[in-house]
Amino acid sequence: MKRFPAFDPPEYVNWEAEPALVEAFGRAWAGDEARRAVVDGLRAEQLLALYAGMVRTRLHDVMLKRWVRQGVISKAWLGTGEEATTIGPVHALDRARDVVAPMIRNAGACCEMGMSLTAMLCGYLGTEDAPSRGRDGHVGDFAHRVLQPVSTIGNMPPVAAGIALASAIRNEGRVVLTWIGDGSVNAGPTHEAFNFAAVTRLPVIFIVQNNQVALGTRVDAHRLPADFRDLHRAYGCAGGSFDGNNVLDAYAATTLAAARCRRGEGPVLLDAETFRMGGHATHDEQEARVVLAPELFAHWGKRDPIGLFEEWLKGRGIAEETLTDIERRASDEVDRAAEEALESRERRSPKPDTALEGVYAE
Ligand SMILES: Cc1ncc(C[n+]2csc(CCOP(=O)(O)OP(=O)(O)O)c2C)c(N)n1
Ligand SMILES: [Mg+2]
Repeated sequence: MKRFPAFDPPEYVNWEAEPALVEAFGRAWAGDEARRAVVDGLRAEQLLALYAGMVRTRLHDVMLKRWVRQGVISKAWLGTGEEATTIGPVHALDRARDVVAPMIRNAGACCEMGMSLTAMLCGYLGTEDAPSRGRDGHVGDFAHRVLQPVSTIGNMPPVAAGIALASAIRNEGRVVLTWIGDGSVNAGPTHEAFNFAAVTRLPVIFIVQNNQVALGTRVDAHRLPADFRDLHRAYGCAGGSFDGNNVLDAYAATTLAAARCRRGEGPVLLDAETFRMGGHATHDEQEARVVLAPELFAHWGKRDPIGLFEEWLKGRGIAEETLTDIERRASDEVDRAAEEALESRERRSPKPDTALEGVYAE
């Protein structure tokens, strides 16, 4: 895809595929028959939809970064480099009935569940026509079964487990998917949610999104062992790892997890290693470059989840023009959404005397 020297992490600006990494991308699921069958079963239109979702998410983030530079907003939380961990799993759901509870890092889940980019950007601007009607900068929409992230990290898993419990009691067949940062796993409520979901066999998928860092603390400074591969064993539930920069491995792992949930076999705790290619938010990008070793950025920079997937698609005979066309449409969509959101900010600021409407606790 087109690169943006002013906004992309430097490692992405002149990105070129390393053949060995593209080859490894296509082998991620090789040792797992079930995952292989899922990937082999993907039709071209599904592959391209995954690609479109990743590109749309990256361009959404680029727009937010542009807005920060232009002074439209003061800062933004981005998922650059982590798109595969969001997009693959959402596409693996039954999006007509399942529920997602994204973190701020999973903004791409919103549009993939059917929210418009305009609504997402309006959410950032706090306009009256945003899903939260300007009451919260976190973006989600119940109408599309997307919960808004909560600021107190580690508190979403109990909510996800609660929705899964309701789904089970009502026999709705819904699966709930949520993501938890490597740092947030250490919060008490997350442990309660894992335990409760496991013992009551709830249809919920927890994905530990290990982007190697929590604010400015490296995973090996806040966690022993510094990976989450065996975490599911502590709760006696199913689990497994997928490559967090590989959208197909993410899709396959989550497809199997969702099927398991729907069979009533209880929760699945997946973990994905990926990397935060910037700061915690746009305000501390320089700090991230000090706190995290340059080798880490170099290592993960070569594994751009969009670049690798693009190469894999081309290797499968998808024409470059097809990908360029998808990218152009996503780019137009983001530009149009940004224009509409800015217009909303001009004309539709929330009225102060409505501030308490829809607020249930003070
Ligand atoms: C209960 C609570 N403690 C601390 C914070 C401050 N805080 C916000 S984000 C964050 C780090 C989150 O790291 P991680 O879970 O790894 O997610 P990431 O930002 O890397 O996606 C912290 C400590 C908070 N929001 N809530
Ligand atoms: Mg983290």
